[in-house]
Amino acid sequence: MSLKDFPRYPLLFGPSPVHPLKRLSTHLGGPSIWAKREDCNSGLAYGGNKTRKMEYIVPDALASGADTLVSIGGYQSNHTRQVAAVAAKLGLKARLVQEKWVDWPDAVNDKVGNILLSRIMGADVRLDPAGFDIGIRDSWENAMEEVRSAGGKPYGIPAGASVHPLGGLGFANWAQEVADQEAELGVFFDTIVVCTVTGSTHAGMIAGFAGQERQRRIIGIDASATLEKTRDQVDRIARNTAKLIGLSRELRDDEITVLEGWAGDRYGIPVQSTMDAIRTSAELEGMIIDPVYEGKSMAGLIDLVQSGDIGPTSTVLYAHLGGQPALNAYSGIF
Ligand code: 5PA
Repeated sequence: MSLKDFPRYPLLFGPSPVHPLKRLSTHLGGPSIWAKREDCNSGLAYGGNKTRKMEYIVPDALASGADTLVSIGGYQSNHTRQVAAVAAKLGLKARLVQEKWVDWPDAVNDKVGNILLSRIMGADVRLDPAGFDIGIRDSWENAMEEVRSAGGKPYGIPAGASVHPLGGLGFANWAQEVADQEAELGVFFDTIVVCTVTGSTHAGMIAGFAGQERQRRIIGIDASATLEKTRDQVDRIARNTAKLIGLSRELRDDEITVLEGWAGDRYGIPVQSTMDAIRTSAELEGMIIDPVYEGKSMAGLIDLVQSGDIGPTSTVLYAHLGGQPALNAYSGIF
């Protein structure tokens, strides 16, 4: 099997845009930094990395005959918002478990941003007091059971669409898309920087790039603050995805790099470096990033450049995975 053998249901506009971040590159004074924009990859409720993953999951959901997509995330989950959008697009129902992943004292945290969009799209949104965890949850399994006992046919999509057998394929394909865009643009990105939490974005990239001739560094920046769980999940999904797409060798341990240092102590809580990164990309590039995910990976990129870990002759691709709607639930910090 290769990636081409898996059915793909089109949800994106096409290849996501790639462009240079010239003022940020000049400001940091080292490598040339570019961005690839999953935050504007689709017309479905602002898109994002999950929309790309769902292209490979939807055919399986449709084949199952399901009438309800069931998924899970925090109150401000970008993932559940994208599941709601895909359900609307397909004419299916969405049942969303929204857990209290972040103890954030904003009065409208469960009312604005992502959760608002999911409600507007007609999803059945249910709040749950459970805290952050990237694994399989009872609440999600219970939600599927409830759909079944009400006579429906659920299709389960785990947190971030990650621990789903096909969850890594979307970003394995992203790796191919990058290679095609490099050929068009006449550049080579020797370093990729990506935010990682539930793991299948980063893992899919690792598997996809591993099959290409020229090797590169794919640096995952942890935003979960539960590093070992995320690293373990990235490892498992990368190896599983590599097998699925017929990679002819085992992945090496040194191909799986998840760095800590920018998540702060807790998932979903921005720290000083997150805030600085958000302001820097906004003020220099008009590029908006969020306080939960991309603000943390951008903080990592900035530090790695400033410490010389990413050298001055590098060409870096920052994967912007979306997530801006959550900013509305964090207005207090600005
Ligand atoms: C998310 C995830 P992975 O979960 O695939 O590692 O991706 C991390 C990530 N950037 C990076 C943005 C904007 C994201 O939304 N979001 C989750 C969600 O529920 O929204 C799965 C956690």
